[in-house]
This record gives sequence, C-alpha cells and structure tokens, in this order.
Amino acid sequence: MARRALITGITGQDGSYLAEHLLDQGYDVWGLVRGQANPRVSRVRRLLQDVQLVRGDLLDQGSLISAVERVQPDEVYNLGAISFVPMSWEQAELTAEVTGMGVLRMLEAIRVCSGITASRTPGSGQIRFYQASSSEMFGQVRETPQNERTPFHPRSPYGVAKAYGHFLTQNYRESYGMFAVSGILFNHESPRRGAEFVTRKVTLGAARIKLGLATELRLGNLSARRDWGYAGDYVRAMRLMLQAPVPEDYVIGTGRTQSVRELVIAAFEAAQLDWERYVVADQALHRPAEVDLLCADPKKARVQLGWEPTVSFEELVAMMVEADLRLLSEGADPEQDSSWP
Ligand code: NDP
Ligand code: GDR
Repeated sequence: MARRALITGITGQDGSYLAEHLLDQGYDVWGLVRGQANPRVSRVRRLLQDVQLVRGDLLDQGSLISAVERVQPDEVYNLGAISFVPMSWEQAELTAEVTGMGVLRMLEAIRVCSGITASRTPGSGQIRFYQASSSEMFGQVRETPQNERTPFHPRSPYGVAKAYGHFLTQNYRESYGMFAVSGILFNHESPRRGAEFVTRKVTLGAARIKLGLATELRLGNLSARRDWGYAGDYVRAMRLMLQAPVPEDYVIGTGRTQSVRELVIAAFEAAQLDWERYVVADQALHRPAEVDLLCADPKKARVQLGWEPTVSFEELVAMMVEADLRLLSEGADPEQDSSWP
C-alpha cells in the first residue's frame, strides 16, 4: 500500500516541492490548509491536483487531532510556520504560537491519535514526524561551518521559536520513543520563493529593472552571508530523514557561503545589468539583531542519507532571474498566487 503523508505548510514554497516529490515517490499526499477563504489554496489545487486537502490550523489543537484522525498518516511533515524573520519582531507572540507552540500541538496530535502514553523504545511510534528546523537557531555563531553539534544562539523571535520546536521534537523522541526528527535546513530558494525573502526580492528586482518596470532596488544589510541552496534538493532530504533506520537530526546545506552583495552581483549579471547603478542600501531594512554568517557542514547527511545538493548557487540565481523575467514578461503579478511556475 502507498505510504500516506500529511504536510502542514502545503501552500508554502517547501510544501509544494515536497508534495511533488512525495507524489513522484508514489505517496498518497494530504495537505493541511487553514482559514475559511485562504487564497493560496487555489494555487495548491491548480499545481498539486493529486493532493487531498484537510482543514486545520497550528493554532488549534482540536483541528490537528481531527486532521490526523481523518488522514491516518504514516508520515507527518511539519512545515507550517510564520517563516519571515523580520515579521517575528513585529508579531513575536504570534510567531511563538505558530512556529513554536504549533510544533507542540502537532506532536500532541500524533501522540494522542497513536495512543502513546508511556515511554517506549526509541523509534517505535508508528507515525513518523519531520520538524522543519532552521539554521536561524545557530544565530550568532562562534564556529563555522555549523553541524549538528554546534550550539544555538538564536537572534530573532523566529529563531527562538524554532529552537523550542527543535528541542521539543528531541524531547518527544526521548520521552515517548516517537520517530520524530528535525532537519536543520539552511536557506533554500526557488522560483516559488516568497517575494519578501532576499533572493527573490533581488531576482524580481533585477527582472523588473531589466524590463523597465522599476528604477531601483532597496536592500538592507549587504554584508550578511548565507548558505543558499535549491528548495527542490532540500525536500528530498526531508523524506530521506524519515526513511532512516534510526531517528536523528541532520544539517542540510551546501557548505558554501555567499554575501547578499554577491547574490546581487550574480543576479544583476544574469540580467546583464550593472548592479551599482540600481541598488540602494537602506538602513531602515536592517534587522534589530542580525545573523552575520551561516555556512553548513552537511557531512552527516551525505554519509548517512546519501544526500547531495545538485544545484549550485550560480545555477540557482540564474534559474530564478530567468523565471522572473519570464513571469513579468507575461504580465503576471508575482505577488499574486496564480503566478507559481
Ligand atoms: P513559507 O513561508 O513559504 O510557508 C509557510 C507555510 O506555513 C504556509 O503554507 C502557511 O500557510 C503555513 N502557515 C502559516 N501559519 C499557519 C498556521 N497557523 N497553521 C498552519 N499553517 C500555517 O515557508 P517555506 O516553505 O520557505 O518553509 C517551510 C518551513 O521550513 C517553515 O517552517 C520555515 O520556517 C522552515 N524553514 C525554511 C527555510 C527556507 O530557507 N525556506 C530554511 C529552514 C527552515 P498559509 O498559506 O495558510 O499562510
Ligand atoms: P533569512 O532570509 O532571514 O535568512 O531566513 P532572508 O532572505 O529574509 O534574509 C537573508 C539575509 O539577507 C539580508 N537582507 C535582506 N533580507 C530581506 N528579506 N530583505 C532585504 O531587503 C534584505 N537586505 C538584506 C537579511 O538581513 C539576512 O541577513 C530564511 C527564512 O526562510 C527562514 O524561515 C529560514 O529559517 C532561514 O532562511 C534559514
């Protein structure tokens, strides 16, 4: 029988790629969607016609229990979150509730529906659980590259909420023997990336300028460095983690790091533009506390899961610029949900 997966965050970037990947692998895929008229649901219906939808919200414990009871999943991928770091300062409590406490509610839904009440042998829980942990938990790093043993020092309410979810996932594994794991994923991008994140903001900005739709691009800290990979590669790692014989956490990234300035140069080069004529550094876009440098050491995932990234930084940026040029040339509005390639 096909394995059945339930994905929270199905309307987001990763949810869409993960759903496609699991469908390719022969899974029966369900997505949790929230709200009574969520406009992003139509995007899922259009792009992912074989995915079945179930209503629920990470803020609502009962809805998650009902969803797990209805779907009877073999695997749950918890990708739902408030994921934009600046928003986590503006709505810190909501971020804690969705990105942090949402993990507790999802784990509790699985525990209750599985009838788990006492300590069990590690890995004996029937439903396997994946938590979308983040390199933002490392925050202010004292060692680089970062691996599974690097200490956390989160620098935003988002990073703090993710650290809570991360430790809670470990705790449910240790307390109840659940097969619950976290993927500590570094930044991953794609033509489906939200327009608020820096890669997409830059590739859309370059494409708009190229097509005469804008005259400048305002950015914050150009010196911050990130390890940027391709989302399509990273969702493969999520599934692999849930197929491993033993539940363990893994760092997923490329092992290369680039600055925002290097990202800008690559994107404007791809659009054949001189970036210095158009990019304006805006102090107002700097964060209250910055994460200056992230770079993954993904060795454990390579050795134990056989996972490797296939798309380089340069290929990723070129792919995104090309997709945005096409999108804008067709007159599509990238802020609208019908625009996903
Ligand atoms: P997106 O911002 O694209 O998607 C976030 C998803 O969360 C959306 O589907 C959104 O649904 C859903 N969501 C928001 N609030 C709730 C709620 N109350 N209940 C249920 N669902 C909710 O994120 P990504 O796809 O980029 O990331 C997926 C996950 O991975 C996130 O948890 C993110 O924090 C984490 N992560 C991402 C990385 C990256 O580089 N992309 C790196 C490391 C971790 P809706 O349409 O209803 O708003
Ligand atoms: P990040 O991604 O915070 O790393 O979180 P983002 O793309 O928002 O920022 C990356 C870096 O770029 C700098 N920056 C800007 N960022 C944005 N968004 N807009 C700007 O104008 C701008 N100018 C400079 C930022 O200061 C930062 O240093 C992403 C999210 O997907 C999280 O959910 C995920 O957990 C982490 O990646 C890993």
